[in-house]
Amino acid sequence: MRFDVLTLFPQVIEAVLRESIIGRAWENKIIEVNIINIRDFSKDKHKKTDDYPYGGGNGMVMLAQPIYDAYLSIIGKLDYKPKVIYLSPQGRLFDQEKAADLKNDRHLVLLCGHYEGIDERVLEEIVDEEISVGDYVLTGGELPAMILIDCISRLVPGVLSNESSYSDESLYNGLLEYPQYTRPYEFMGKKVPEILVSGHHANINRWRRKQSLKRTYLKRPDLLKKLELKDEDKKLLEEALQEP
Ligand code: 4FV
Repeated sequence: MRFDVLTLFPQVIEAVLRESIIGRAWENKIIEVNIINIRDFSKDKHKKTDDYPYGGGNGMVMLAQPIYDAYLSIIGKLDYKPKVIYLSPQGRLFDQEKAADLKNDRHLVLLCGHYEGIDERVLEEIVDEEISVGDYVLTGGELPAMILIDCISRLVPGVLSNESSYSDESLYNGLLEYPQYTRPYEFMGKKVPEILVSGHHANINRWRRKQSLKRTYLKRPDLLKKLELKDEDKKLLEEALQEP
């Protein structure tokens, strides 16, 4: 999986993605991340990459030329057009389903805006999709770009220790995850649920499914509405809601 990031703040991307699981996957070439500094493509003698908005208004707008030339520096070496994603509050809301879909693109160019945004004409020229990470306004598209890289990379075989690390977790199956416990067996007088030390895996899986259904019902009923619950799950949920 290849990610090319067009940004004015390459050090921000580098600093975060070089760490932990994603950092290891990058190091081991399971994923490829190319960070392209838009400012390197500014033809302005002062390397300017933004200017005042036509029509007035506060804030600055990113220039089209440096972005377009940065983009050409990528596709000029390719015999295909990678999907270009512009991170913006106007985009389709990102979620696990979209991550699974984008993983299949194998090569994504992520365009990070800043200030009031980017000159519309270069967006019309190069952008295939706009994606938002949430209905709030950030100072830049770098954090959203890293959210996409982190979430999509986790779905790439070899990035997580084993496939099951993501296939039975929150939202992967549309439900919230069951509660997790680890040593010590007793913490502040609270013991680990007996079932989890029973060694009876069928019962443990049933208990976990029940907890996932109950939590989703209580915390994110909107997610439950999206799911066609099997009768067995409906029974499990009823059981869970009767328990103290
Ligand atoms: C954003 C979001 C976001 C808007 C102006 C960057 C900022 C500045 N991107 N999801 N929410 N972007 O707030 O993706 O250009």
